[in-house]
Amino acid sequence: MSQASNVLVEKAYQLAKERYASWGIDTEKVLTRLQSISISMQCWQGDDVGGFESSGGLSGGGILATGAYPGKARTPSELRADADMAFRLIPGKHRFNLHAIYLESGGVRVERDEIEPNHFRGWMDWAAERGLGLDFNPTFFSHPLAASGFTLTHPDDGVRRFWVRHGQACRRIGEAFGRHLGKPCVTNIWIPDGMKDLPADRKRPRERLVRSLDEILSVPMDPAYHRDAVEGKLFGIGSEAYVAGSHEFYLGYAITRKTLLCLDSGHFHPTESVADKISSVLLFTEGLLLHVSRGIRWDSDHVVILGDEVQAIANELVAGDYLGRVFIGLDFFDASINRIAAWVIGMRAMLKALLAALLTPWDHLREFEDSMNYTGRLVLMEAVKTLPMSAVWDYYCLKHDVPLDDAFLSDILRYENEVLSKRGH
Ligand code: RNT
Ligand code: ZN
Repeated sequence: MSQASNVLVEKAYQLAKERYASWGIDTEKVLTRLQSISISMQCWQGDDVGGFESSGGLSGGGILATGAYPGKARTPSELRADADMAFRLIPGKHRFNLHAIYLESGGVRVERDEIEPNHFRGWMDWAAERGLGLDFNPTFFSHPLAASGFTLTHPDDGVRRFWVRHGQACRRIGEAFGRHLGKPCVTNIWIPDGMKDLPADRKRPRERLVRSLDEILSVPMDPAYHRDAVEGKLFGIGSEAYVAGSHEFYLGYAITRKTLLCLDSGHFHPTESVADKISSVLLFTEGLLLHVSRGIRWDSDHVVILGDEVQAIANELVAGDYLGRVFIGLDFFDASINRIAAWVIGMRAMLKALLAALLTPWDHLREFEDSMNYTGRLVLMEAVKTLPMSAVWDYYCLKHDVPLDDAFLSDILRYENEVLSKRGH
């Protein structure tokens, strides 16, 4: 692919700047704003949710990575190198989202309820050196004690308590991340617990889930370093009929316990809009965590692209002035394409959606709406779509010293040749 010259990018930007100015939008301010937004990039796209606990890989939990693209990261240092490569192609300063199974225990098996901040020292040092934030997730799957499909709702109190201790251990690790890096770590709880077929008892697993979560969250933590989030779901593979941690369950939980609510865009009925939920939920919760994903027919966790749903989410965040209360993270794991490209495509798509939202004349749109001029509103909404956003995005990439959209592939292919292709299966 050919690359536009810097001069061309600058020229196009100057014209775009004037065009946006005619709508009262200061593109310089917009770019400063965009630069202040950090997105949490999920570690698990780098190795198909494998982790470094054992060679077992992802099992159970009702989630699935499909594809066999060669070159996935097999060790923490490979995953860090791959993430470094991705971050070199993404404008801005961002965050990295770890799961408990990405610990480094020097080959010694450490039980999930015994993990400590020390097992994540390598990640903390790596993040600190680069000025990245870290987020965290307990791992309630890929484990013999989760094989039944139950963790925090398990009827056996011994098993349930094991997972409670895991959750508690993870919060301590998340807090250590926050203190080490001086910015809050969001520790997000998602459990797969549910049933394949019609349950006779929907009530008691949910009662146990409340109890387990209350036990996990019983230690208060400084919000300057640590925030808790809970993530619901509609169904998973093998939990088609019932999921204990449903949306209603966690909405109630987050409101009463003052945690963040995590909305994953793959976790609702396909015609439901996560974007529409934001302004409702934020009336009642402290804040939100977003798992921006792309479901196709089901919670398939495809790579995030610049589509209607992602744009609608970004629009809500900007139009509602919610950016200060919403943590944005990505959640997908596609093993069928180059994994670094997957990260870069998803992160850049989210940033472009935010940029487009920041470049939208919301005041004018609201004015039309307030005067019930819906014709004017629709005309302007359509006009905004083809304003020269790409010129502003190209300029942003240039200023951040990252390649343009049609140029980063060659960097990735070079890395694939030099590094990934040497890894073997
Ligand atoms: C699963 C949830 C959860 C996971 C990650 C790996 O349906 O979306 O967030 O994708 O924890
Ligand atoms: Zn998710």
